[in-house]
Order: sequence, then C-alpha cells, then structure tokens
Amino acid sequence: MSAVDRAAALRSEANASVPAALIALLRSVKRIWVVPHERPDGDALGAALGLQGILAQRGVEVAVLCSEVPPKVYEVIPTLDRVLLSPPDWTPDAVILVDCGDTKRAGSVGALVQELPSSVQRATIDHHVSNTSASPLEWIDPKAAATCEMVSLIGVALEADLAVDGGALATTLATGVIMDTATFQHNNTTPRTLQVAGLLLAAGAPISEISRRLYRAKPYTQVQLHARVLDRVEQADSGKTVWAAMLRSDLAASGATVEESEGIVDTLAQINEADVALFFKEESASETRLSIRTKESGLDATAIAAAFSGGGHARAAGASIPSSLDTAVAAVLQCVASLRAERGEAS
Ligand SMILES: [Mn+2]
Repeated sequence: MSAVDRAAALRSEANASVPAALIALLRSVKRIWVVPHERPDGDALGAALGLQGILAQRGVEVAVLCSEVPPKVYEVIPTLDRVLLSPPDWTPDAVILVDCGDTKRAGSVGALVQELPSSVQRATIDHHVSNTSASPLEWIDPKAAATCEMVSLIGVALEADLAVDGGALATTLATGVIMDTATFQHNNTTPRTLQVAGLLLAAGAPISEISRRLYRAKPYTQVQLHARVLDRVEQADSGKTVWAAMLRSDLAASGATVEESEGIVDTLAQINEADVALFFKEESASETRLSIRTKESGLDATAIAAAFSGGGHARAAGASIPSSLDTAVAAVLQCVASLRAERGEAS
C-alpha cells in the first residue's frame, strides 16, 4: 500500500481527531512561530519541525523557536539546523506550543511568547495527561503516543505530501513517534500509532535507522563511562535493591560528558533479581543527584523520592540531595529498607 493510500485510510480518523478550529487556524495563517518545550527531546523537535514541513507546503512561513541548542543525537531529524535560538524580525499571526501545555515549559522562548501582542493567536498541540486546557485551539490528546503522532494526523487532514523531500518530513515525524514509544515498546503504542508509523515508513522514514541512532548508538567515551560506573554496582536488601554511583572523577577518567551518564539507571533497572534500581551522581562535595527506577510489583519510586524532596512517576523518579555522595547513599538505602519493612517485605 502506498503512502497516499495509507494517508487516505487515516483521513476519517484525522478529520475526527484534529479540532476543526485548529485546522481552520492552520489554513488561514501566513506566518507563525512554533515552540517546543525547553530542553527539547525528539518528539518536541520532530513535532515543531514536522509542522514546519507540512505548513511550508501551503506557503506558510514558520519559525521554529527553541530556548536551547538541540542535543546532537537529534541530528537524525534532517532539518534540525532550521531551529532558531532567537526570534525572527517579524510578528507572527499565531504561536503554537508543541509537546507542552504552557509557556512556562518553553523556557526563555516562553517569556518572548508572553510578550507578543494579544492579537497573536495561541494554540497548543500536546499529548501530556497533565495538560487540562479546553480551548478549541488547544488539541490535547493523552491517548496519542507522541505529539508527532498528532502532527502526522494534521498532515493527513491538510492533505500534505508526507513523502516530500525523499522522506525528510516523514523521518522528522517518525523520530518523535519512535522516541516517545521507545520504538513501539512502551504501552502507549496503540493501533493508531502503528498506522501512523506505517504511513511514515511508506513515506520514506527509515524506522530501523532512526531507532538505532536514538537508542542503540553511543560514543566510545559513553561506553567507557558506563563500564566504570557499572563495574561498581552493588546489591542491598538481599539483592532486591541495586545501586551504583558516578564520581566526578569518572567523567575526567573516561573523557565523557555528564549527559553521557544517560542510560546507566536503565541498565541497573534491567537486573532480574532487583525491583528497585538507584543511580547516584556526585555533583559536588555536598550535592548528590538520585535517579530511581522501580518495577511494577516493587516500591513506589515517588515514595523514595519524596523522602528527599524529589518527585516523578511511580516507576521513575528522582531527587537532588544536599549531602555528600556517601551520606546520600547511606540515607537512601536506609529509606528503601524502611519502606520495604513498612510493606511487610522480608529482609
Ligand atoms: Mn512527547
């Protein structure tokens, strides 16, 4: 089935899902700003640049404005270099926030948006359940796996050519879908997600290569850093808790950047015998960062984080602890042991 046929098969879903007022806005604008959230990820960038690619086909001038330089890993998006870090010299007809609900999440660009005249229309496209806005120009769909799934449906509703530029637009949109589903592994993946992904694949997105670059590619220094830290993995609570700590000296020794510690906690969380995984990062002599992962049957990660004024989700949470690494490790392990005892777990 061709991309055109696949788009046609999704058209009634797109027309039913995308609010008519949002489509009317996108059909009428001449110049807009599209703003992803601060510290943007692949979904926020893919949604913003994907919307740019779709609207460019209608002759709309679109500035994608971001508060930070996008991380290098997102160079998988062919048009990443079109992200602007400062506003253009024109006032837009409308501003669209993507992958976040309000301007506070858009960093320094959010402040610029607030300063725009009130005549500039505001719209939002987001899939976060915490977003409760009900304006017809704000399309919030918590059942969408990614904002890029939603922007793809906008492309279908506007009858855009998603196969344009040798698959560049499809690649941009697929990046967000693959990012937010961890390549269709998370339980947010729905039949519609796969239909959209099928459309993007048919339109030229190299799904396998995008996934490899996002999830299965690392610089040598990152592997060295992970090896050093994981070499010191320890067990507590008869193996049900596992933990490891990254020292400041590990960065110099491996030549890695602090961002390259990303993923260590996920490796710890893969250990079969444990239901709580803890990763400690020594930030300074008196500051330690804690990341927590727990399994479905295990403790609530937010209960551990809350004991140290942190937060997050039941399965993934974190906290910044104003103590030395050794003191923080001892306090957190003590806390986990107490929470286990409260649940009546045998020690
Ligand atoms: Mn997202």
